[in-house]
Amino acid sequence: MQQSPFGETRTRVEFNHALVAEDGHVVSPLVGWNNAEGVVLISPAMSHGAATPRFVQYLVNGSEACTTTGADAPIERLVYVLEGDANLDGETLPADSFAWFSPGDSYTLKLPAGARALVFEKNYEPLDGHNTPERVVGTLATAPKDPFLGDPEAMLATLLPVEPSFDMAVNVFEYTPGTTLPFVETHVMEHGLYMRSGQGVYRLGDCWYPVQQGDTIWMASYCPQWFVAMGKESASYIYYKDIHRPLLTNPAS
Ligand code: UGY
Ligand code: MN
Repeated sequence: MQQSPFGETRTRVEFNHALVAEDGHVVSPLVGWNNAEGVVLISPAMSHGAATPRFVQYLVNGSEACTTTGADAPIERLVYVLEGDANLDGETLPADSFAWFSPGDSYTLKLPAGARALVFEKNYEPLDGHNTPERVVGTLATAPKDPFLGDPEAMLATLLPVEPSFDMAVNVFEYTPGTTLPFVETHVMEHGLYMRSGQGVYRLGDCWYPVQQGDTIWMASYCPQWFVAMGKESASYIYYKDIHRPLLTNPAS
């Protein structure tokens, strides 16, 4: 990767949002994985005062012996294959497929050399009257997709069932160039976002950031947010949000 000769980067870590550009990635071993190296993009350690992420987002770079047999309860985990083929209990998980694992689920997931995955984890919060969901395996291509607030230039795919038993959502947004989030959103849910393709400008709080493929964004609860896709190709990002939980026992719902 081209490095800045003057120590410049687009990376910013603010009290209620962060932009982590690829040029700042530092690879480290990953807890919960064997023989794995990756980059922890968002974690509670990111807190700079008031707001603290309530989830973890990281990249895993595959290698010959890279495996995981699951995360300890109460951690739920969604693994999205960005590149190459992963293997889950003997079945291929190709690029742009994913698996969501309920807390304590055990399995063998291999991520060979050349494959890369994005992972979201949080502590699952049970909900009275609802069973903890079973494992979900799927693909972006077959996920439900709808125009966002009626705009067919902003298509939103929902990877997980939208049901109260799930306390997280992971969605994939795709915008044609020139398309925007229709208004500046300000909401209780927090987001972890990874740019899959394209470029644009993200408004986070009172700052406007140029963003491109490979960038990560953390948006704390109530961080005002807006996006415009720019350039010649569609811009797409995958993002996490916390949903469906009581407001007074959990700060997000
Ligand atoms: O689901 C969302 O809140 C989404 N519209 N936010 C975003 O893309 N920043
Ligand atoms: Mn939002």
